[in-house]
Amino acid sequence: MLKEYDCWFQKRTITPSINVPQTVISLHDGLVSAQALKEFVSGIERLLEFKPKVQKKFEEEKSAIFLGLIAGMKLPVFEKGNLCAENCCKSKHTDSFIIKVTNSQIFIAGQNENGLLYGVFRFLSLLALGSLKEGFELCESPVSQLRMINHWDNFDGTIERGYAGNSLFYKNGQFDYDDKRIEDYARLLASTGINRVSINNVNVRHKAKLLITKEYLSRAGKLAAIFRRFGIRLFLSINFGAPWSLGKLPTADPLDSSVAQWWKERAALIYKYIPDLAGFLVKADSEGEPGPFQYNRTHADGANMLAKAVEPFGGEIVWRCFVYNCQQDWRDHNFDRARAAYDHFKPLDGAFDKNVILQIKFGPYDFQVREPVTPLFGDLTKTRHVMELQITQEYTGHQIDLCYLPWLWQDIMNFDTARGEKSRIMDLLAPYKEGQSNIEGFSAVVNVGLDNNWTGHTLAQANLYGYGRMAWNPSLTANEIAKEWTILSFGHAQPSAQKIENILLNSYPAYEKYNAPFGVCFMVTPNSHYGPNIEGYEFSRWGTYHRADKDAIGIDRTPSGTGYTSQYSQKNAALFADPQTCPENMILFFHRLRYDFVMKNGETLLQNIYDNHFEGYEQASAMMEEWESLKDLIESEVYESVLSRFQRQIANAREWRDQINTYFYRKTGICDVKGRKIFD
Ligand code: GCV
Repeated sequence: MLKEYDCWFQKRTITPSINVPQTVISLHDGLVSAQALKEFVSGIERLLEFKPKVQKKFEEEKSAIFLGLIAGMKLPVFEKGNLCAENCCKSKHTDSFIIKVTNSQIFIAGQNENGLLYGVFRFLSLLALGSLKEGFELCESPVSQLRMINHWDNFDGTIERGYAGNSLFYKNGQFDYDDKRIEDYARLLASTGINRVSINNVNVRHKAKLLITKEYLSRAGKLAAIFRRFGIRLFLSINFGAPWSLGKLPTADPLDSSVAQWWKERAALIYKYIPDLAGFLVKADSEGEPGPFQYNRTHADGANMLAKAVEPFGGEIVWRCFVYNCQQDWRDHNFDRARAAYDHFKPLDGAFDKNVILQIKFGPYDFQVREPVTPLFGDLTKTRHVMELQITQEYTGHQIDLCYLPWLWQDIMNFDTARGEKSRIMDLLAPYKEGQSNIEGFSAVVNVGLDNNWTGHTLAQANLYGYGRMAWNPSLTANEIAKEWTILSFGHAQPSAQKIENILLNSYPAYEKYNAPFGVCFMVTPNSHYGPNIEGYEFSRWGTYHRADKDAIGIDRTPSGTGYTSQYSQKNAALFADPQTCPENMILFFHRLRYDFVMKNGETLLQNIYDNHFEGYEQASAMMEEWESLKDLIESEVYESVLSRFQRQIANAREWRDQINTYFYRKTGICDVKGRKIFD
């Protein structure tokens, strides 16, 4: 029976494709290794219905499962005294693991304890997927060092942009969590390779400012202890203004010595409670949060001051680049919000301390359904940095609409920054090295809450799973992840597995088609960000305009407009600046075009807008029908809850279709050439 709560850890008895010995020999002691052993034993019980016998010592067993560290696996039972024949044992990459299956023995070894845990989880997945066979050998290293989850949880228990119930961590201004639930959560995350979690909203307001005081730190410390067993270290989001709002100093100026001293003392206090804290996550000078600009200081001044405070404890500062003017005048056509991250941070390349990591949203705006990859990637060569994604569906349907995000992320990973050879995002993922534009990993705003199924929409669990898998290995495809997740969650049974996989894969293109057209962005309801409101942001202060009139729509971001395209490499700048070569799915992000502009399919821009919106609605309806065909094959509770979300999605898609089409029909007076019904 499918239990939504168990996500991709369903209890399901399988017939193993390999011989799984009854004895486990655990060769390494340690906190995370002990958890790995526990996970292995319970995983075997869950899938094979027997409890392996655990031994700490090797005693000439002919048939056994060996768990340990790569360095500790020099046993006589191994062929030629070594774990693997190939060179993979040489991998010293942090968190890597080896799995090897012979006819009577199984070896799972990590380069470190985390690696062992990841190896155990991967082995259990492969067992459930039926992918193991005698002679199987796998060596894996994550290409990303930092694989982070961000919580936007508030202390009152609400979650900013959360769509799956209240916070797992807080309630009524206090820490309030269930240890078992946190453990289950940490398991979900670690099983996909996550190694860092920030536990509070980057907008550090109200009581959340007290998180770094004694009163709150002891509960934070206990939370950290649960995650620690799963190889996950915590980050705390801090308020840059804390020296004055909490410490009662007259200033928070980063170059003021009393401010620097205040943070040093505060860091010392925090590290007493959480000795392995990964560091602070900071949103500064952004959407009302305090920051160094208030004191005429740079972001490097701000970040470095904090970096020095956590440096003695091995801490790092993750500093967000989501810095832009949110008090813009819509009348001003010269100012372009899309330029902001590059304009602020490119000149500071090389000015940050070595324990500062910039966190850069994947696009220049804000997690839109379709926007280009920001030009900072590929162009920072002296500063550590990671990419920020959004798993929570702020602009992608609030976990009411199904929107399988690895579809988008795959495009991002394939984006070619066109600066030097091998310059796709997935090629740039590597540890920091001065002079190279390596990206160290990913951070993502999570989609979970207290709802029993964690993510509101049960199928949105695929996004949580997919993020971890892609952060681990950005060259995995959306198809591969969908297949894996579907089988782990719903089993192999056909036709359901194939249909669910298809539904996932069709969901992003459908959502994109009924949303704002061709990367124009922000035609969404202000504040809530669900459903259409075509001019909702048109005359606001947020800098997100499309300026549609009766003849044309979009912002000219070429050199004859705001010049944003020039922030890219020469090759990309030329590609994007010409409407004939600009990728069509974001042509309205880069260009202002007349409605009669002819697209590659020979139809006008306007006709393509109409077509997409009719098709997007049709595709959403087809997804629901596909789901309905599974009625007798899926647990009724899950079937019904997903169905009710599809019904709401259809209503939303219809609203998008009709409002967008009507809007453009009213502006232009031009009918759909296919004569379909557009309201007036
Ligand atoms: C946490 C967008 C969201 C805000 C969010 C902000 C951010 O603007 O709408 O809710 O604030 O991004 O990333 O800091």
